[in-house]
Amino acid sequence: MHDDPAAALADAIGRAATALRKARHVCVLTGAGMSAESGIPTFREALTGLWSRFSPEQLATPEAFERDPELVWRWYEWRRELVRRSEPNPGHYALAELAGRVPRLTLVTQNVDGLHQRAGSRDAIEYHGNILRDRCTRESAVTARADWSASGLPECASCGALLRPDVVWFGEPIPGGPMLQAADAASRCDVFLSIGTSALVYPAAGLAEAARRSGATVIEINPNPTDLTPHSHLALQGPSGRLLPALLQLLRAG
Ligand code: BJW
Repeated sequence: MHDDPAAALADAIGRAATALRKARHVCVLTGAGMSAESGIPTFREALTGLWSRFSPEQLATPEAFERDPELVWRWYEWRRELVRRSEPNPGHYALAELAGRVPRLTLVTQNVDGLHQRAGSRDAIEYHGNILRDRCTRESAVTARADWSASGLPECASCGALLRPDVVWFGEPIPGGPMLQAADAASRCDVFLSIGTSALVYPAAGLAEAARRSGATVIEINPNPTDLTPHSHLALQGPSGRLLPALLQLLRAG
């Protein structure tokens, strides 16, 4: 035990590095906090400016889209612009490097911003979709092309139906491929890293529980305590853009 929080954190980072050095399969789950240092607000932070009257929980639902597709589309267009203008942060780059330093790494992200891929992470499992893609509401086909109707809403270029962002809203199922791949990795890994997620939204939050049940060492990186903290073997309290590079520095040193 340490009285000094800085010494306690340094000790926890050292233990995490030891667990990663021994690991054969690392499963990483990231959430909105991972992109906070890229300037993208987390999901449960209050919205500001034009959107301060709304909460993300109200807008990210099929019911909201059915009721007012224009409002929901305007919110997504605003967020898309934010994503296009943002850059991966040192935490994203550290995770991409980590993949090359362990025998096997499965990266599962709840984020829809594509920043892991832009930082060089290959094969990231997009659990909640990708905000930069559109999907046809009639045929479910993912499309990169849209025709904009006179009402200002994007329509499918092949069938004319309304398009929607290719993300998973509350009450919708996780796509089968990502759901199975993530569950498989969580139950087979020997180290599970939960980074920048409030661990409130299921089924993603259940992945850490599954990993722990299967005997994995569960490590959390988050500046704030979450529901997962008491169930983690190690909780590294701080921003991922700072702690992940510090962890990588120890791994590089051998
Ligand atoms: C930092 C930091 C820094 C800050 N560094 N960290 C079981 C129990 C109870 C409820 C359910 C259950 N199973 C299902 C449900 C219902 C529901 C649910 O979980 N509700 C809860 C709110 C209670 N789940 C669903 O509806 C899911 N679907 C489903 O279960 O379907 C079943 C079904 C089967 C068959 C047929 C039909 C249905 C779907 C969930 C979809 C979630 N979608 C969203 C929106 C995506 C699109 C978009 O972006 O617009 O995904 S909601 C939102 O939450 C988004 C996120 O990916 C997700 C998780 O949030 P996240 O990433 O954890 O962010 P925050 O903001 O919560 O936390 C940020 C964290 O970062 C904080 O802890 C900070 O401290 C930290 N942080 N700075 C590191 N620098």
